[in-house]
Amino acid sequence: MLRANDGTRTGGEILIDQLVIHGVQHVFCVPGESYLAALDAFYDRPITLTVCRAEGGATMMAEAVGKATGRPGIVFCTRGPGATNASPGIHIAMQDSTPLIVFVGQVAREMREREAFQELDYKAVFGSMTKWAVEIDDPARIPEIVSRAFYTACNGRPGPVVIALPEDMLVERVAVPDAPSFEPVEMWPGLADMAKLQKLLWAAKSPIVLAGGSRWSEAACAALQRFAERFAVPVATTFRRAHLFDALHDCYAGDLGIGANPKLVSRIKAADVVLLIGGRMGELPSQSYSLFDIPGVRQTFIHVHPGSEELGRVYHPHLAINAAPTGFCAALEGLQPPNDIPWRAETKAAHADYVAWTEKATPQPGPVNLGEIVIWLRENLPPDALITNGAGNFSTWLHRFFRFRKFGQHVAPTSGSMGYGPPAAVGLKRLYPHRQVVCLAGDGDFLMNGQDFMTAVQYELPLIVIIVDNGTYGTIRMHQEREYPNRVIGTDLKNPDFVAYAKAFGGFGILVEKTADFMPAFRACEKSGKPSIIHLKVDTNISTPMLTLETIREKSLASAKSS
Ligand SMILES: Cc1ncc(C[n+]2csc(CCOP(=O)(O)OP(=O)(O)O)c2C)c(N)n1
Ligand SMILES: [Mg+2]
Repeated sequence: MLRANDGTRTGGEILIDQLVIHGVQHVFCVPGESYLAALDAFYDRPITLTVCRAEGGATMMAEAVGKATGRPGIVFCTRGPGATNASPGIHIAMQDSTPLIVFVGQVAREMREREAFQELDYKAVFGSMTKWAVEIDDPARIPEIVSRAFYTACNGRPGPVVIALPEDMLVERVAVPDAPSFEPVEMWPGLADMAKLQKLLWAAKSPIVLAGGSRWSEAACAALQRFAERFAVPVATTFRRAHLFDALHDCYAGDLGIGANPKLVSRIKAADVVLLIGGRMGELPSQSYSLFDIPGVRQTFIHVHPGSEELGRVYHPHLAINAAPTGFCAALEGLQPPNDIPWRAETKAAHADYVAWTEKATPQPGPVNLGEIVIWLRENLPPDALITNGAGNFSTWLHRFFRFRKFGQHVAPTSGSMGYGPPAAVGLKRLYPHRQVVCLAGDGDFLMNGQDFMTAVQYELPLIVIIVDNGTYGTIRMHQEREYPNRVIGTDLKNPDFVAYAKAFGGFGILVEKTADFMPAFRACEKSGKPSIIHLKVDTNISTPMLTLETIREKSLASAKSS
């Protein structure tokens, strides 16, 4: 489309100009005729577009970019079928508190409410899983609405915004000034908050810090680390947020997620002061809401969260601080530790417990030990490598044995959505082409978005996907054996030859059937310079680092007999 010289722009041009102004560098999309005028505007604008194979994966790529940068990830999808396909990525952004803006096509304004082709009522459909769902009726209001979307996605507790774009609105020409560029708004704690916090910490006998949620940065993590050192306080991280604290730091107490170290759980229960920074302490980190009493927490509970609606939502805080981890951690520099720190030895013991828990792989049935493989990765990946995964028991080895040491190193859904790892890896490799990106996937997990392996091939992104093939939706099989022993139904999987799959897509593939073969296979992937898949065949009987399916089944049968 030719540019007009009368000062007017189409809605599509105005829209993409706003993205440039707000600093967007990457956009993910599956094209649709519904937003053709917006797509066209990318043609001559400085934004890198990644065309994907399905909207679920495209939205997860954008969400991963949102997680990595703290600024909204951007995805474009077509009307009804595209937008509904995007929904798992939107749900992840909601539960994981990630800034994300989803642009979706919409039918022409004059056709609305007739159930025109692929029409969807976005406000109704996405109302409960976004921070804001809106439709732009007037192209003159694009700068205002897009600017608000950036603030809304990032302000307070971050989350997703859906913006619907009626197709005729995108081709209408208007003259309108651009919005000023957006910057996320910092949320600082008040001086009085910090003074109260200092008092509570000075009165503590055995405090613990829990770090979680979003709105962190490298600087915030470094500030938290300095605070932990000065106060000699133990710091644990919540489910899938282990990258917030250096695992080998003397103050690191461990990962509070699925299959958490029982010693860590007891330590938190025994603490007299709990400082939760950024997290919601949802179902998984709270060990199914068993860790703290609801609503009145027995311990002195200090909750720092950027969303005021989260404070007092589940747990009654003794001190609530409405601040972002970035602002709060900077303010921690101003606190003075007590002269005599009575809990110093406890912190040492907490870290020793963590190191012991993660040091050595547990014995496993069959010739592949996933624990040993994860330990090899932790010792051999470059320090700035990024690791992604979706949901499934395969990930429990990563949570337990990988020692995340750098902010942003682990990118995985706290919402437990399968299919996240491959697209997240693609998104991150687009963002950071020079960092190594490794995806750990289950056999079920991988094929939920495995088609985006092709996107990695298309853009020549040499990421490495490790598919843990146990021939089952193993997590569900585990629950099945526990609740309905010996009645396996709906969980077995027949899998493709993933090596042939990788090759058919134009990537590199290699089969691994025993632990010792993993290392040379990984090196072969690196050497290939191509997107790669390691097809890692494991025994179906393995279930978690601690239990096999057999032991779960036997335990269940024995307890049924005795009751
Ligand atoms: C999108 C989605 N669908 C279904 C589930 C339920 N679910 C959780 S784990 C799991 C099985 C995962 O299987 P796989 O990827 O093979 O990993 P494994 O548990 O076998 O290691 C299922 C079906 C989910 N979490 N997300
Ligand atoms: Mg499996």
